[in-house]
Amino acid sequence: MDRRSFNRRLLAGSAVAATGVTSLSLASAQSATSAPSAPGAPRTAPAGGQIRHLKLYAEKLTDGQMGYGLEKGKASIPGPLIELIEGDTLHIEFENTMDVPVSLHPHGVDYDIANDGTRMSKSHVEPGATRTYTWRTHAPGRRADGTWRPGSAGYWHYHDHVVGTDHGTGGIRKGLYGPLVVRRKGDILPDKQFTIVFNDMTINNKPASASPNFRATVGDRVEIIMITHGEYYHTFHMHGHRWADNRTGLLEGPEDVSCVIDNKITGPADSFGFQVVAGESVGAGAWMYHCHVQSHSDMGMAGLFLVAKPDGTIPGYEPHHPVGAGREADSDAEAGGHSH
Ligand SMILES: [Cu+2]
Repeated sequence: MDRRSFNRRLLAGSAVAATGVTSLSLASAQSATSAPSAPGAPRTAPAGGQIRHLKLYAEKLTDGQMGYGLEKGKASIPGPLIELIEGDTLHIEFENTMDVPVSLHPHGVDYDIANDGTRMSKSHVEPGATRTYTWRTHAPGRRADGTWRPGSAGYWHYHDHVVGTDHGTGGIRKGLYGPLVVRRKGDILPDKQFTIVFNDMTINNKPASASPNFRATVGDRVEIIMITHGEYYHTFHMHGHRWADNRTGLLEGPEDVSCVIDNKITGPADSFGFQVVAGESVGAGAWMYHCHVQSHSDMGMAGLFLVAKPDGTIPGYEPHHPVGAGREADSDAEAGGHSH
């Protein structure tokens, strides 16, 4: 599959366009080739094994922050969603448009030391330079000794590892991070995807007064990709919705003993994800999501999961109603959102 086959799109809506949020949605691009399922059944991931190519830029943003983007001038925080299916290989042509060295370091996938994205392995990129990073993934398999080698599937992330310090502390602080999802053949695919990053005391590096809101309609299969960076531990809580505390966030069946939760502790470089059906059992509404460390939510680590009725209305929702302390206006931005 060549680059033209990547399903890249900008979400409609001025708020999103302004933040330059882009989605690299591999799973939905491939879904056309997956086996037909029963009417109304969710789409599922086809088999992996593709060789993929992607162009990625590191850029300084106008406000002094930094971001990754699929096109020049379109960098975003968080960076673009990258999705793979176990067995896929991804070659990323990575261009540094900034005046400081930068890198791309992934979690969860396979990479050799030359693709580590650190200064120590000389796998960073000097100002103005371009290099190709290669990430590989694999399905679970039985080792020669009979034990199981885990597959690559999971909710992962990527980030800079050289700006500011040899650990990329300055780069991560300024926004050089993004979501990476690896699926297993047969995994259920979502209708909408949102990335939420707790970075220091911000959500997606936004000020508390502009923390991101995410929009869906009752019945949408919504995937949340949750990543933590920075100096603090947090707890991620979502109102009205629950998920399974396992690889996919979904239950396999009535006998699945996975814990069902609506609150999860998360520390620096942790990542997890899950799918919910928006408003299931609870209906439309402006459902809060927030860090449940009380002082953190009081300082603005809170946003809204806006679930509309099919007619587009959200009962009881007043767009300018303050949510977190210091939150004066509600931009309704869908920052970090990716829609199929
Ligand atoms: Cu917190």
